Amino acid sequence: MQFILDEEIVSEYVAIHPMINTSTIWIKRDDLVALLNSQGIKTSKLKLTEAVEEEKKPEPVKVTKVAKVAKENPKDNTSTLPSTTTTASNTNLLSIQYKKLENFSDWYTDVIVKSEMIEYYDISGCYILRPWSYQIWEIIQKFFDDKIKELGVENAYFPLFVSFKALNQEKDHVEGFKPEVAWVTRSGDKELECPIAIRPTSETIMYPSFSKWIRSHRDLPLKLNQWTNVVRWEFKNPTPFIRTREFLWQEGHTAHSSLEEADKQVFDILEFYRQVYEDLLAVPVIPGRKSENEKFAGGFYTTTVETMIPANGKGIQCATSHNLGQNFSKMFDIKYLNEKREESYAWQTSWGMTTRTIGVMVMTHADDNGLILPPRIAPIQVILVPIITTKDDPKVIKDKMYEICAELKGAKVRSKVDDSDIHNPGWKFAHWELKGVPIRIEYGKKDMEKGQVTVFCRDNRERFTVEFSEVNATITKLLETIQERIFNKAKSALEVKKKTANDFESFLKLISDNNMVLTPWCNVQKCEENVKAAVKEESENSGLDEKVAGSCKTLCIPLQQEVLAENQKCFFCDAKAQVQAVWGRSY
Ligand code: 87F
Repeated sequence: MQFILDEEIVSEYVAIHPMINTSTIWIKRDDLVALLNSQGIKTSKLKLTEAVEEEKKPEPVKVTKVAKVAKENPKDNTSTLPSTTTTASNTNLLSIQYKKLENFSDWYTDVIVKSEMIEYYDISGCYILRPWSYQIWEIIQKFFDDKIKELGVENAYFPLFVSFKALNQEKDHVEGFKPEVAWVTRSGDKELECPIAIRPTSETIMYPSFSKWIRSHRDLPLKLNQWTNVVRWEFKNPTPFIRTREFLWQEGHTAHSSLEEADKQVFDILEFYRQVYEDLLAVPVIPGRKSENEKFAGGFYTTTVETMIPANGKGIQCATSHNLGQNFSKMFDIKYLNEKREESYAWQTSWGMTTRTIGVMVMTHADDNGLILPPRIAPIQVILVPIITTKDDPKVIKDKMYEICAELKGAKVRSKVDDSDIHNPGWKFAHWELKGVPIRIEYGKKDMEKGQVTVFCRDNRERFTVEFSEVNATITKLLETIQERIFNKAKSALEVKKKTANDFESFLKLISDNNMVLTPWCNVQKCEENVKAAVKEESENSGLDEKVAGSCKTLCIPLQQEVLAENQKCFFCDAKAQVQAVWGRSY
């Protein structure tokens, strides 16, 4: 192990984070060198600022601490926290320890913890959303909230708790979800007379009020949304953002006077979900309908936006919008008098999008250096790092950075100067790269002399200079270019994974090679069950990955259908093909 010390550290003392970055000890530079040497650790000196300019990117400061990946046991309530204990190995706080393509799940945990998005918590399946991820959620909220308000949707808030009676009012559809419902059974040391459930979704909480509020056709449409948390006590392996026992979401519930109006509502919302993913998060999605097997059992039909994580070949449901028909209005007595003064049941829709959005975005774009945030979703779009050496007047350099930052803010670019004196530029570079900030502006003495700044793009790691007078125009344009570039890259990666099969043999091969597979399909519920069973059987016989067998299903029937040949048969059962379906392993 070798220890490299920046020769230009201004102070006589060096700040050290002893295993944990929330506490600091100060030690004289020479004492540190003596201590290291006495332990047989070689030390050397380097002019980091020069190295920055010569090598483009310095070695980040090494800290001997490793955040080990959590292994959780969802059967018990506690989670084994990612260990923050130190190990003897020379691992790095500012670098990702795993490769995305070699060890996806440890890579993912490492990225979201080290980028300060997530902190682990001592209840399995529950995680702390730190400001870096919560700010992303706020941007998603604002984007979607503005859109639904244009459609006349209003926000409201309904209670967290559901009485036993209300939850059972629609027991048919709750039946399958029962094991996931969490109950409060005690207050203090007294058992409650009647346990109350914590909302897993709010149909049974909201619809009794819908029944009271809707009397005449003049009360329709009723369009409500709420931004809340929900609890679903899952037993499958939890994954932060993707599958958690408590999560944040919006749930929209509307009531209409016609099926057509409800249809329009369903597809307007689906289009907003597409926009959240594609336009904001730069994640390409496939809008489609769920098969009978996969739809929400309480409704007429379910629409969805689906994508696939190319790195692990898993399909993932991104958000859903349901047409409930009159099923719930009949259960909850949501009736109105139409223009002819006839009594009629309302037509309803419901739709939901969760903090899973953030996980999908991370899994899609992040790389072995950490997060890559598309500019439209980045809490900080431009980080400005002053490069100050012992020979420079820090004030002159910092003041210019503040000036550029103020101009960028004036152009509505979310910008920040990292002017902390604790860390050197190399540390700051690595830190903000890990957090995925799309653009870094560096500014040191050389830049000052040339009247320029140096710009670095996180996504493709390109580095170039820009004249002072051009900074605002260049950066605003560059942010859009980066947004588009990140989307196009993700889109190509998804296209590579989208394969077609017309028979079961090639289907099986493609699915087990981690692809999603488009097939001509009869669209019969029993056929989907038979496909699953056949995949399972094949996998047992041929040693195919067990995981493939367990979770292979239709992801959706895409809205955009290719024309099927007149005599096209179902890839599995040989009946006439009715649709093209996308299949995959899934979360
Ligand atoms: C878990 C426990 C109890 C999903 C559950 O998709 C009930 C449920 O009803 C449950 N998990 N669901 C389906 C939710 C349907 C629907 N609700 C409004 C949505 C969008 C938002």
